[in-house]
Amino acid sequence: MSSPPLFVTRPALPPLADFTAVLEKIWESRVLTNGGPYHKQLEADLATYLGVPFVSLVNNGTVALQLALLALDINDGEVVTTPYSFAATSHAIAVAGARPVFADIGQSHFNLDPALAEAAITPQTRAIMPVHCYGRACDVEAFEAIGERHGIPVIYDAAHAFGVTHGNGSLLNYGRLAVLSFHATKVFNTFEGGAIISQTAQDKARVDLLRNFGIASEDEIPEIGINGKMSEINAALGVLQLARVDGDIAARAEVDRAYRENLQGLAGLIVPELPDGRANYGYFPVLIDAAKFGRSRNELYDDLKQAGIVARKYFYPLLANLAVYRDYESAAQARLPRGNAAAQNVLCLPIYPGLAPEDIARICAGIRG
Ligand code: T4K
Repeated sequence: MSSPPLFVTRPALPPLADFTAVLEKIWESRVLTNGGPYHKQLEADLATYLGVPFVSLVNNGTVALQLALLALDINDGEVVTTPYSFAATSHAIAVAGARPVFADIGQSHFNLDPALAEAAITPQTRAIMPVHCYGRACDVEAFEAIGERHGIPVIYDAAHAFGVTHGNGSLLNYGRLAVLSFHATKVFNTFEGGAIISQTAQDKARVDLLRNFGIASEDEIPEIGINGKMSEINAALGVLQLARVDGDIAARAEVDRAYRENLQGLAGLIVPELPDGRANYGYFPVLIDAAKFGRSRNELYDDLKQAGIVARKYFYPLLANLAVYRDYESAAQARLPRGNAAAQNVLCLPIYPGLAPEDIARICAGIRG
């Protein structure tokens, strides 16, 4: 009998009985949304857990990005960003009404290069949106200095960076705003969901106003807002998930450790070192050097798929190469050699709590060929 397929991720969930118990409470109260008790609790619990001043829950990470831009009145001009990300990053900028301007990633990591980002700033630039790709910290000190020098905000797409620390505290405390995703595939999931981290009560108040159609009171709707609210069902699930997330991250760390041990010294397969600070092990990217490895990234992907192992080419295609962006001056392939190389050569291996040692061995055997 063939082994069951292994996917890049498998969502962590609390015991169903725990969830039905909170569902009973929701059924009883009939408070389903619009800032109910679970919503309030999760915002408070997350602020404490993450070590951040203000959390605004949102119904998904993409809407959170749009809301962050809306909250800072960024609806025209340009936003400098990375081409090496999920489509949500540049699409959110475009949907907001601004133009994404791509700058390449750095030499030794997967994140926007600060010097190249600064070189892309023009009088039209309204913000910089770097991504902490795979939960690995951007050069936040450099971006802070650039933002200050040019008087523009830095908004981090921190979709991958739940629980990650940098220096003495949360990585999420860098930037004017930072955006999280709680999608099913993330380290901390609420089925769908996301959040915006604000550093000031003023920013949080504006985000919260715009998240709720711009409604200030029954009599006043002073702003044009959207519906970005998280429902009580998602928030209640989040409360249960938060109690378990340290265990989930520890289990992911075990998988990460096992991969590193097993894949050590394999010619042509580079495992990027873990960054300093607390990691969340949300992704396990490997870089394939086809000449040394003997197979290209795409060949490896296909071989693994044949063996029932569904890895993912995060992030391919490079956003700058999408038909909707490829005619932009900043999208020219010659300007983005590292992003293009990463999109061609990186493969993200399955990683999730409960990925059994025998499954890891099976995946590594498939990689060794
Ligand atoms: N910014 C960045 C940098 C992001 O990476 C993302 C999302 C966002 C912003 C936007 O946040 P959200 O609006 O999504 O909150 C997935 C996710 O849909 C997406 O959230 C995530 N990034 C992206 C990196 O990955 P796909 O197209 O790979 O998803 P899918 O459906 O192929 O799922 C991958 C595997 O996970 C499946 O093979 C099986 C497993 N899976 C998936 C789902 C949805 C499950 O076992 N159960 C599930 O419910 O995009």
